[in-house]
Amino acid sequence: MQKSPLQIARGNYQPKLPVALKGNVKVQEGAATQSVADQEEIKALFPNTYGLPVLELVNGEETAYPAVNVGVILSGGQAPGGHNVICGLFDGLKRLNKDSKLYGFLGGPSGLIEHKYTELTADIIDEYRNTGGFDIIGSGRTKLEETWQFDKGIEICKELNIKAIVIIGGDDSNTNACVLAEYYLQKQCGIQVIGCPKTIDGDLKNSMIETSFGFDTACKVYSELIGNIQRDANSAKKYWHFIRLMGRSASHIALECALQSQPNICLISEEVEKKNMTLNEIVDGIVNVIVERSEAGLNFGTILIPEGLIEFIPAMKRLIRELNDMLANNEEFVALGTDDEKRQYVKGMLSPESRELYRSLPKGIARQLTMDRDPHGNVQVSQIETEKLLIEMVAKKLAMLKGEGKYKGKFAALNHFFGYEGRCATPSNFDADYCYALGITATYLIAAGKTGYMALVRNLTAHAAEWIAGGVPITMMMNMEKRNGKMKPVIQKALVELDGAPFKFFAAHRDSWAKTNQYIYPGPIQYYGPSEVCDLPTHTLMLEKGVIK
Ligand code: FBP
Repeated sequence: MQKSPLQIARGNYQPKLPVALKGNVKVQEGAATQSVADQEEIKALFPNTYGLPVLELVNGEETAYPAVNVGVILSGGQAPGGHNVICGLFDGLKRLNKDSKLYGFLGGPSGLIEHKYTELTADIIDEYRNTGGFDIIGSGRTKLEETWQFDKGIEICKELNIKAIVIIGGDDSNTNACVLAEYYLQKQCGIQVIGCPKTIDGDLKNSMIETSFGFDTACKVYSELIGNIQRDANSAKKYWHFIRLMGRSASHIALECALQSQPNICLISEEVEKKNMTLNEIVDGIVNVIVERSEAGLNFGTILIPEGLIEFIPAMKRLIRELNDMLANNEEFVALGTDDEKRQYVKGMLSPESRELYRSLPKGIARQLTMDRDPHGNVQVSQIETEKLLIEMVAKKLAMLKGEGKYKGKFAALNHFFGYEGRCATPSNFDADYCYALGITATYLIAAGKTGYMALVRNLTAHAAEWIAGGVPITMMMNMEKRNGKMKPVIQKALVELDGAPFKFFAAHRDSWAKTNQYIYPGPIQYYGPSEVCDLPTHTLMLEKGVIK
């Protein structure tokens, strides 16, 4: 396979490791835990994995470990660094015992159920060190939640003598990892399950998990692109750029990119919800900035839009909730032929307020709202073109103001959607190091016989040598939420906190970013050079940890 000079150089990059993971390692148990909410329900659902202690990996004595076979699964959307988790797992297993084996289940969780796997050998692993993507074994969104699926897992693990499964995924996949761990303990089949925190969305974080991997690299890629667009806008001075950013429900990506690039406007879905804003109010807010800038001769700018925005407009949220409940496993709806039939069906089933809203939406957006749910029952927000909806509404409002003589500027808009551009980027040094450490950590949790844990590495704003590795019981992060119309135990999603340092910093500066051009041009990710350029974590993390104020 042909490679670029950077690919070759990255293949030789040796990820930095925390001191505790460098030599002999032992597991130290901390205090017992409880779930973040709904303790009684979660405890009843997870009698074997509830209340376990937090774990820390510290330097230990030299220990002889038996060989162990482990299976690994990549679950959900790609995130930079996934390959390094697998490389860390492989190296960690070989460090424990050279006869240990790592199997990769192919195409996501379905690989476990359908018994599709490959043994990951040193030759394969070496091809993927420090690379982006999940192509080493592929990923998928099959939901592991039924006992027949778990039993199929037991069959293949017995056949391959696999003692532990590592699931690299987001909040839903790690929830499933915990359900699987609990089931295997109940069945006493001797298969451990360990999770790893993956998602570019940055919404899998809490008091123990400081960030999910992939967020750092993805945000740096999008911020570079936003910076480039800002420089173009500032040169040509003729376009407003409406830029939608991936991130599912949470606005962490949009906020982080705003902190890195200082655009004229950045919408934050969580704020829209808190302020109970309507779509028209959001449009008015954008229009005000456009009018004000036009009065200063600035008929251009940048607007960042989180992809989940639409779900956070309270009236829209109600509509989406009704649609989710109505469309979950609805074969009658699926059997309908045309878009119009589907539209009529939906209108007939909605509450009067939601029906009115649904009717008022442009047809394209209404159709996007009823498209296939993902396997977790969520509307696929990445396919809803909110940026186009906003351009259409803003243009209408500006034309009206022009007619009234209240706006004299020129409005030309371009739309962008950044998501796939960053999900498989070559991991930044931060993600390369973090992920490799997560992989090594997972091996020691396995060696210590742990199950129902998520591998964790924290203290991430310090130098990698000072990072702290360990494990957190997955039940600790859970609460009860409505999914597909039913209450389910799930890992609590972390949304942007409006009283958190990253949002407060943004809120304190956004007015001046709106009026004048204070664009920052972050440039591409740097892999080689001074540490303050190459190893910097996200602004979100640095603000949260008080490293910057
Ligand atoms: P997960 O990490 O939660 O799986 O999702 C990441 C993500 O990139 C979201 O930001 C986005 O909404 C979604 O995946 C798109 O997924 P797909 O490409 O499968 O439609």
